[in-house]
Amino acid sequence: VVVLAAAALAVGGAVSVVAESTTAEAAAGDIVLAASTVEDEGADCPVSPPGSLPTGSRLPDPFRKFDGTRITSKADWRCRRAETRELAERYVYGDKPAKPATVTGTVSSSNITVNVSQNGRSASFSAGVQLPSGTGPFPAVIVLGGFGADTATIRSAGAAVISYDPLAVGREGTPRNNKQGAFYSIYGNTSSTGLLMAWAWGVSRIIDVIQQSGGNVLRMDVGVTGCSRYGKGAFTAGVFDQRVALTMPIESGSAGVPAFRAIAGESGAQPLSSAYGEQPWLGDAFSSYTGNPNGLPVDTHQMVGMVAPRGLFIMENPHVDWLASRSGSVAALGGAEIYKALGAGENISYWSDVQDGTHCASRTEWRTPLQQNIQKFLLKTGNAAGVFRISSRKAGNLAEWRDWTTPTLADGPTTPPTTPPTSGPTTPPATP
Ligand code: MCU
Repeated sequence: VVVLAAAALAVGGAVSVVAESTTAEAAAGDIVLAASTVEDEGADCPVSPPGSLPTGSRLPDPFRKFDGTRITSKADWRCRRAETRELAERYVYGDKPAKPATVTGTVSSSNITVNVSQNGRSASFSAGVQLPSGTGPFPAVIVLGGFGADTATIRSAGAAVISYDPLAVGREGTPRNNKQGAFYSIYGNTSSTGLLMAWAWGVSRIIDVIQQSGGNVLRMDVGVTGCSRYGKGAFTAGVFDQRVALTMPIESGSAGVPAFRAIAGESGAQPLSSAYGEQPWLGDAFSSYTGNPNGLPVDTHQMVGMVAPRGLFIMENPHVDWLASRSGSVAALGGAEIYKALGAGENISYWSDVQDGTHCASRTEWRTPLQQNIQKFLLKTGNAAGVFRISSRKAGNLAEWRDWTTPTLADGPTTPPTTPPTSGPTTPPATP
């Protein structure tokens, strides 16, 4: 799937929708929209950051590798993404451990159960299921938290709603040295991983259970959404699991989509120190950067790029200064350059042009694009183009935030590594 998806992506041009099962028959010009079948396609990439990495007041160049050279082909993105992931974990969210040794569970028309165990520790949590009308198996949207997402539109569009309470996996209101919830039952309550990544880990374990379930009730066409702190969580979930076909953060604010560097200068935006201190959402390592985002070797435009070429629909509210939507537009515009370089510019949308100033309000403006995104990325029956509708109240200017250009990436194979792989022991010849 990886190779075929990369090959089809490389073709670029007009977008049409190709379901995973028909990948082999994809016609020239198609972009394969199917998400991966694995959580992390770059798990085998080398990712040792050098002692010093480029930093500064502009958004880091997302295309520049640890070795200082820039990627030149679309296929190079796989391992550059892995480098980006390493930075995002190390400096921002904390580590996301790989799938635990044992993940079991059930999927029914009303409930999903998840049981996880590793190294003699175990934990369980569950999520509610509400099916749409019609005959399954259905695609599904995992909704973090109980507010702000338009679950009626999700279901009327034909997707199931999975109601996931992230607090069961990473509780709020605890000190950083005594974190609680299913994630910390497995990895320890002094884990330096923040709640957003714990919540994302929980989303991945729900997807494991769906994937293992045989697909009678729910298919492996999964989206994720949530508003406010759960928008931060939904974004993190989509960034760190390539099986998520459609990521839809709503009004996520600081520690969500908005670029850290831009937040510092956005009037009224929730300061990084506040987002770090209010709850242990971010990883403990972020404490060194709340007053110095320019020292981060990564920013959230690169998290946006980690979602590429998968569907991403960012919804923001420009009426509440605290929500940092100018910085959100900076991250979205910067991340969209990665989508464009990969030939998937039509797969990202950003919409902050809304009337109602209430945080996490039900909004008529988002109904049609929400339905179109579900049709395109989950049902695979649509091909609506991505849209950027940035409110003039809070419109960021990417040109002020970057000193890099967007490369034209070749369709061919990856460029060879600049250093030869270290030689290991030779394999003895096979005995006949
Ligand atoms: C936007 O998300 C947060 C915000 O970061 C917090 O400062 C505030 O307390 O809560 C927001 C939220 O989750 O509202 C439901």
